[in-house]
Parts: sequence; structure tokens; C-alpha cells
Amino acid sequence: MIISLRDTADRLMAANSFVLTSHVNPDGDAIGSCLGLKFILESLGKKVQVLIDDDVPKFLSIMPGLDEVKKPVEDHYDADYLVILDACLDRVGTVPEKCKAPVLNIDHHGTNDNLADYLYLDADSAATAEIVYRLAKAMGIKFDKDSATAVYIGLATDSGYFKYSNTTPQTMRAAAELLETGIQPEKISEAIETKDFAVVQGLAKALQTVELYADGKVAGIFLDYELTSSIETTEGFIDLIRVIDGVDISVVLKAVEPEVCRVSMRSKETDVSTLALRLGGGGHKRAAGCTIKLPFAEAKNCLIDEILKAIED
Ligand SMILES: [Mn+2]
Repeated sequence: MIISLRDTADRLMAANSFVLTSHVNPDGDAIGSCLGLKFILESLGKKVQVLIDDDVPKFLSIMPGLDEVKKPVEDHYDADYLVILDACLDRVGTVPEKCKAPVLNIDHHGTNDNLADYLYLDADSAATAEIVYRLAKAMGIKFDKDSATAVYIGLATDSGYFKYSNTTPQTMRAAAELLETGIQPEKISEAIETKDFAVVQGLAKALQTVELYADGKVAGIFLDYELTSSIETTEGFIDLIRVIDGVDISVVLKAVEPEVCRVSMRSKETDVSTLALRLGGGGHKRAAGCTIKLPFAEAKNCLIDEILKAIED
């Protein structure tokens, strides 16, 4: 059932205990919106657990309260609501099996399947963290440094530090107010963008795989299982090929298992969310992803076929 922001805020204020979760392969918005909402609800005296069915990436180590993000190791978790942020039900691993509470879903992905008991969806928000910011306002909560940092990281990472097309005046106003708490944006971006030497060496290897398609409108990094295994993270790699002159769609495909490939896509014009949906994934018009359960070479061909079809449309 689709609900309003006001209804979402009222439900959060009326309940007492929450399990918050987000998608596997968590990013800055997934963790930032969970921890931001956790701090906000705790300031109202509520009981909040954050469960993520995956490892939290190292680049988010500056996030306050990170040691309170747990994996769902127990069989059963009690709460008044299971709040799913920045994802729909099928992307959060085993958490819904272990927490049978009514599902309150807060998301900004236009491809959300609307299967939750309650859904607040705003596809015009740059980040789910931007919705968390508005929920805090609706609940009359003031930000402190911890909640501001968590929400700011969600905003900044999902908007490419306020440079993608999802950045709106509302996004900038939210960021401005968060900075009033005294958090330092340069410290946050330095911490998030710092890479181990080994990762930069991995980047060098990844950039050697760059290929162009469709008269240079498509650029891709393609990492087979062996290469993927030798690179700790590919976070941020896609940004380095989307700058190539003439490129509309940029992709990173990596074989995370011998027959499982993970794909991230960015675009300047083509709607990559419908393209990702066709491949069983989802996302936004300008940033989307999917998982293709095929060996590397077949997954690569399948992806390129779909991209070329989308470019022609
Ligand atoms: Mn997001």
C-alpha cells in the first residue's frame, strides 16, 4: 500500500521498536539512511536494530555507529516494524525471513515492486537519505553531528557529490542544513574516496579492459572471475569511464562467482532502469544495476546485446 510522507512519519512515531535494513552489496545511501534513521528514532527513545545481510564496505568506515550494523545471525528478531530502506523486499537477503513484523518500505527507486505492506516512494529524491532528512523534519527532530553525517553520506554518494542529474535544489538545501551541524564535507569525501594502493593497482588493471561500443556511445569495464578476485573493490571505477567524450552509457561488469556477474550502469541520456529491469535488476533512469547468472563471456554478450537494443530505441 502506497502511503504519504506524513503517514510514514506518524507510523514511525507511534511504534516503539524497529529493525532497519537495506540491500545486499550496501552503498553509502543504504548504510547512511539506515544509521541516519536509527539515530533519529533513538533520539525519540525508540529501540532500533540495523541488520544488513552482507559485509559493509571498507570505504564507509567514517560512518558513525558502524559497529552497530549487524548481520542477521539469529533466527528471530522482534519489532513493531521491519523498515526497508533504499531497496525492495527481494534485495535484502534473509532479514524478512527472520523479522516477521509488518514491512514499512522507504525508497527512491522508480523500479520498486510495491510488495511491502506500506511503501513511501519518491523517485525524485536523489537518495533515500534525502527522504530520511524530510522524515526527520516531519517528526520535528533536529540533527546532531552523527545523524547529519550519516544522512549527508547517503546524499553525497548517491548524487556523485551533487553532480548527477538527480541533484535538486531540495538536495542542496538538505545538505546545507546538515552542514550547519559542523560536519566537514572535505573530511567525509576524503575518507570515502581514499583507496589502498592495491585498489589503485586494481584500477589500473580494470582500465586496461575498457571497450567502446555503438560508435563510442557505450563504454565498459569487463572483469572476469580471475581479475575480479584480484581486485578488492570496484567502487568509483564507473565514474572514470563515464567521462570519456561521447559516452552515454557506462557499465562495469564483474564476475563475482564463476557463473554470477554483477553489473552497474550509468547513463547521460538512455533510461538504464528499464534496461536493468529486463535483466532482472532495477534502479534509476541514470543509474541502475543487475545480476546476470551466466559465465563471464555469455553474461558480457547478453549485456551488450541489451544495451545496443536500448541505444537504438
Ligand atoms: Mn539510494
